[in-house]
This record gives sequence, structure tokens and C-alpha cells, in this order.
Amino acid sequence: MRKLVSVLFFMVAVLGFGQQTTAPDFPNEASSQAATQQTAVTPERPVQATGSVVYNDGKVDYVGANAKFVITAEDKGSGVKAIYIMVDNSLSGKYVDPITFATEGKHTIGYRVEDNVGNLSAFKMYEVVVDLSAPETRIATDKKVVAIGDALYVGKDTAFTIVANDKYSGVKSVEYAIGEGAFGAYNVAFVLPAQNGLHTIRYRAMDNVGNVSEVKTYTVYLDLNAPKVELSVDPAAFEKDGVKYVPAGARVSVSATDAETGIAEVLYSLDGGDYVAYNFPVVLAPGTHTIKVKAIDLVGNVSEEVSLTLVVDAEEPTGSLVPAQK
Ligand SMILES: [Ca+2]
Ligand SMILES: [Ca+2]
Ligand SMILES: [Ca+2]
Repeated sequence: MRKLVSVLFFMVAVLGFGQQTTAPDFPNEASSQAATQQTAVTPERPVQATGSVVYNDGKVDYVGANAKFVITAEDKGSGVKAIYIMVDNSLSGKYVDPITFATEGKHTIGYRVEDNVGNLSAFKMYEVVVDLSAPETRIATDKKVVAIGDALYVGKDTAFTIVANDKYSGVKSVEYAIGEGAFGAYNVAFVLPAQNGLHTIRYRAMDNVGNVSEVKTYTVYLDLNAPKVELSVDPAAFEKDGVKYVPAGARVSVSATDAETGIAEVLYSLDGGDYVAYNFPVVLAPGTHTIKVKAIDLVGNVSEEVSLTLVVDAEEPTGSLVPAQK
């Protein structure tokens, strides 16, 4: 505020104008003096941005590349002699050609009008934000993404969010496409088609003055396949009447494989107990036992449960010699 006041004072001092009795004015910028002097046909505002989309967020105008600013003025009576301008707070003399800005960000155009008999209008200030950069974009997911080598893997039901941020005018729209499909509007998080394998998402965003980001691609492998698990026992079971027998000290092992991401966890449950981590082969006590196993891959796919029931036969067989009867 102090700056503006000093600027105004400076303008008056430099231009050396005195009383404003029948000052020229800007259309629709009614001052107490101008109110009775307005002409009927007036442009909407004295500073007009041209050559670019103009977006107003309710506070300030935003423009894109190639914007030019035209100042219009009119005067009852002697007519407009000159418009004096002050661009980005530095005195720029008389307005001749439309004003342009080379750099992004906030700019100001201050102006006042002189008529042919020396009346000066009030000093007015126009603020504009030049936005030359497209939104920044990225993809986010609601579940973990596993990187193996150069490849990224996700599990089923992974939702993708496109995050877009814009420095100045704000994000107007975001678009995306999956695979070879056409771009469509992005509004909410989405999931990939339920097909195991590689998928490519393309996406871009546009700001409120028409800057469009480069199309980015995000390629990810959708792993929908659960691991495979197998149970084995060493030494191998002896099967009789559908029952599997093993000796005391037999070891039950689990092997798990996953074709895509690999195994995160192998779990087993003994005789209906809770699932616990499997690390080493399990040695069963004598009697009948059921062991269940399952495995989980790195993106959370859970295998089928595999179960094995074994009878650990720790009884030594008995034998007796009976003399043969004739
Ligand atoms: Ca006048
Ligand atoms: Ca922008
Ligand atoms: Ca898998």
C-alpha cells in the first residue's frame, strides 16, 4: 500500500498535473467526476487482454502465451491526448502499442489518461498473472507398487489416481487413456482392465489458460495370478487304504513359486491352528496330523490352500516266531 501511494505521488509529481476538473476517464470506471460525463457506448473494461485465453478466478485475470494488453480511453470535450502507463511499477511513458510480458507470474499495468486541455484521470491499476507453464502431473496408486528391475507390478483392484498441480491459473481438466484407447476425461480413480500383463496409461492435464502438459506414460504389470504351493514329505509317504503313513522324524516341506512378482510370504497351519510363517521343514509328532499351507505374492495375491494329512507311525512292528503245525 505504501508503495502504491508513493507511486501515485510520483506519477503526479513527474507528470506535473494539477486539478482534475473535467478529467478523461475509462469506460465504466466511474469516478464521481466522470459519472455525469460518461458516453453511452463503452467497452467492458479499459485494459483488455487479447491473443490468449483469459481466465478470471474471481480475483484476477490469468493469461497464457502471446497475450497483449490494449488500453482504451475516451474523453468528453477536448478528447484524449495521451495515456500514461506504468508497467510492473516502473514508468513507461505514453501508451502506444499493446503491452506484452515475457515472463510468467504477476504483472501490473498502471495507467492514467490526459485530455487535450491538461485534465488527468485518476490513476488505475490492472493486475494480471501470466501463466506459461502446463500443469505438473503424476500417477499415484492406493496399493503398493513393486519395482523389479525396470518393471513395475501391481495387484488386482489397484486404483490409479492422476495428480495434477498448476502453478498459476489452476488445473482445468485431466485426461487419460489406457492402452491404445482414446483420451477421455479423468474425474475419479480408476482400475485397469482385469487382464494379467502389461498395461500402459497415458495422461495429460490442461490449465485454465490452455497450457497442456506433455503426455506422460505409466506402464505397469498387472499381476492377477496367485502363487502355486506344493507340499512334500521326506521320506515319501507310504499309502495304504487311502491313508498316508510316514515314520517319526519325517520332514514336511513347502515350496511356493510365483510367475510374476515372486513370493512375499509362506504360511502354514497345523491341525487347525492359526497360520504362522513357514521358514523350515516341519517335523510332526507321532499320530495323525493335517498341515495346510498357502503363499502370498509380492502384490498380495493369495494362493489356494493346500492340505496334507499324514499319520506318523512311530510304532515298531512286532513279530513272533510260531512253530508250524503239521
Ligand atoms: Ca475532458
Ligand atoms: Ca499453468
Ligand atoms: Ca503373481
